Amino acid sequence: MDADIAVIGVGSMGSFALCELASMGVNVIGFERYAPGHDRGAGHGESRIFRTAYGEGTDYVPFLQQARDLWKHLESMTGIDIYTETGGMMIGRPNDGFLEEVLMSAEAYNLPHQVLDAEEARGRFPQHRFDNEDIVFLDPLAGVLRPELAIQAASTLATEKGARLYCGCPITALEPHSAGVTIHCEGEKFHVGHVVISAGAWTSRLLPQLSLPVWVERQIMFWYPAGNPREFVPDRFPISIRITDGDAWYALPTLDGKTVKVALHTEGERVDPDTIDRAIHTKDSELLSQFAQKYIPDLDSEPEKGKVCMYTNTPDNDFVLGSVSGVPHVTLLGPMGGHGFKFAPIMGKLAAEVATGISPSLAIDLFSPDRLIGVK
Ligand code: PYC
Repeated sequence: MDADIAVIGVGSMGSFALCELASMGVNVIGFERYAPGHDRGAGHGESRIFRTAYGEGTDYVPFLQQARDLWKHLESMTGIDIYTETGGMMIGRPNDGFLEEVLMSAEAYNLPHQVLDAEEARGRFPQHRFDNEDIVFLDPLAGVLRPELAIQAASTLATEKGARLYCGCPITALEPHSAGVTIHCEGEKFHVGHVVISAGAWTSRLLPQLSLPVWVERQIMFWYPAGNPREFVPDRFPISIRITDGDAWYALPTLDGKTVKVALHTEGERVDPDTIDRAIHTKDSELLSQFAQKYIPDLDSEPEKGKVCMYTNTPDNDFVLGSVSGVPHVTLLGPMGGHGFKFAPIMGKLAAEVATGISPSLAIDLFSPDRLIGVK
């Protein structure tokens, strides 16, 4: 046996699973097709949002509460600045389903928050424009995560704790059998007792027999120069999400002292992760630039740069975490759709618990892979 457990994909989720398994003293190998912190999946973009009152579902709040503690723990273990609490603004109409769920989750879990009307919001956040009908939900525990640094920090910690990490190793096939799993990596074979699959956009290819009903979308993040960048520093410009008819427009404070990251969270073009177009085209930013001009008018009318990333979506938008009936020795960790990064440390911890046969410290039924089997 080459290892007790292998983690396939050492990205957002996999780096934390690897770290947790190594911390538990498990003999574990991580396989990564590129290198930790790469920009070809879903764990890059310089900054990502953390928030606690959760429009995607109140059930996610306990995971977020634990994730927050774990982000802080990672910072204290590594001394690296990974999480900055900036506060967060959820902007939209009071009868929007997402905002209703945000409020419900705050009430259900007694989360600190404030709700402003448009006039109050104009006074406090002059960088934004608000429609008269808007409300603004303020989440003081929200903030900015630095994804590349986080993934690199978790992978480094994992190797310091004894994990082996093989980079540049795309896995071509997995064969689960009664004694464990055989991993095929470009002509080489590895035999392990169990695999945690955290391969994001490549996950369904590793278990073709399941026909997982997941798909990969091309998504783009943009950075706009600000006229007065001092107004957009983390202390003055909380992360924000503006909800319009099912779409979410988000903005994060400047980290380079010059540009503000803005993007649209909506249905993207369906793509193949190996042939996705990673170039940025003028049409990619047209809609977003109009939005930015309207709602954050100090930003330039054209972005300075853009980056392509991938969402791997499930039909119900919920995460995937757990074992799969009929597939021995496999724990699926993802896909996580377009809202998973903030959960990475808790999802990695839970996957490590499942893979080692420990009862998960939070109930994960919501994420059961079995719910997807047979769904078209
Ligand atoms: O989950 O906060 C989030 C998010 C924003 C954009 C994509 N995901």
